[in-house]
Amino acid sequence: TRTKPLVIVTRRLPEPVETRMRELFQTRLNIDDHPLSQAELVEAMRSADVLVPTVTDRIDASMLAQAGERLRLIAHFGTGVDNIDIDAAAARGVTVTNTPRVLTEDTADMTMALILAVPRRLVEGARILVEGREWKGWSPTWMLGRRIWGKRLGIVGMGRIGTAVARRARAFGLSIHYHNRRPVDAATEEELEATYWDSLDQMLARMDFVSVNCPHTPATYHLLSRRRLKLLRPDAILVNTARGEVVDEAALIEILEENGIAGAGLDVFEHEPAVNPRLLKLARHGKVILLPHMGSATIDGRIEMGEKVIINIRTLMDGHRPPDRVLPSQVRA
Ligand code: 8YV
Repeated sequence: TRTKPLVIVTRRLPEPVETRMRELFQTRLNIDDHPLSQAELVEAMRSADVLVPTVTDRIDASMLAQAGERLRLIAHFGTGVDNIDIDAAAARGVTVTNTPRVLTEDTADMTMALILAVPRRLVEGARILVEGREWKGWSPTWMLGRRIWGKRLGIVGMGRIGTAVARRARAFGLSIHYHNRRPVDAATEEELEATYWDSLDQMLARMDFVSVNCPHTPATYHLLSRRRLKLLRPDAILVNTARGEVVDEAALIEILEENGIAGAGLDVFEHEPAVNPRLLKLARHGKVILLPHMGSATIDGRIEMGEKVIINIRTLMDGHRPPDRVLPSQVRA
């Protein structure tokens, strides 16, 4: 009988996933769920056949250079792989997989929630009651927000998540605009009545809402640069459920403070888990809504992510090509 591969998982996963992994593999779990240090990660890569990291693990070329001969697969528990040096892994013959599709709809829901919550002052209103602040009763001029229906939404990155956001947004009466490396297929464009903008600059200057839904790659780092953020209209609202690094956060903060735009809904940050105190101050004034990277955080989604990780591991161990292999070219493009 073949010996079971040693699979090292860097964080605790939902119970059914851990149970299944223990049945199938020699599984080593991070019992107290602390984010692993760089040294602990290197140690894990020295002994494991398979490493299952998450977004909190940064795996660079120098760390991969210290990996053991046994390491064959990095089965990432997550879709975005910007925390892993895919080139360096490939150069060592280490396959990298991710967990696409199973978190598309959940992340789109959270994106839509922010598109609704920021202009309608949802968190601000809820806090007035829960904090016991004074509510004199209903008034025709109190807590007025901005209308959502009939406005324009510009989606930056029309992949699976961007498309799922577009479908929801249409049901809320928003018109769909998008910027992408290339237009989506004609049927999708027609279904969504979406307008393709080859020029991101031109799109940004005309939108009421902008949603960031592209991956973080070398090509998208600070794609929403200071110059581009300044193109936004003063009544525009920016939502980011993708990666903090896609937006120049320091510039965004300045622009929000100067009332250069109307507000923002952010689920991701440039230096997670640190959140800039100036953003917290803007949040206290109701201008922005900040969430602690919860976009895909549903029980159902996490279990499906785990199932994908397991399928990727089993397929590779059976000598086949795992379904969710990430190729270096996909990340560089
Ligand atoms: C996860 C995410 O929370 O998959 C992603 O890219 O950002 C989130 O869904 C995280 O990646 C888990 O590792």
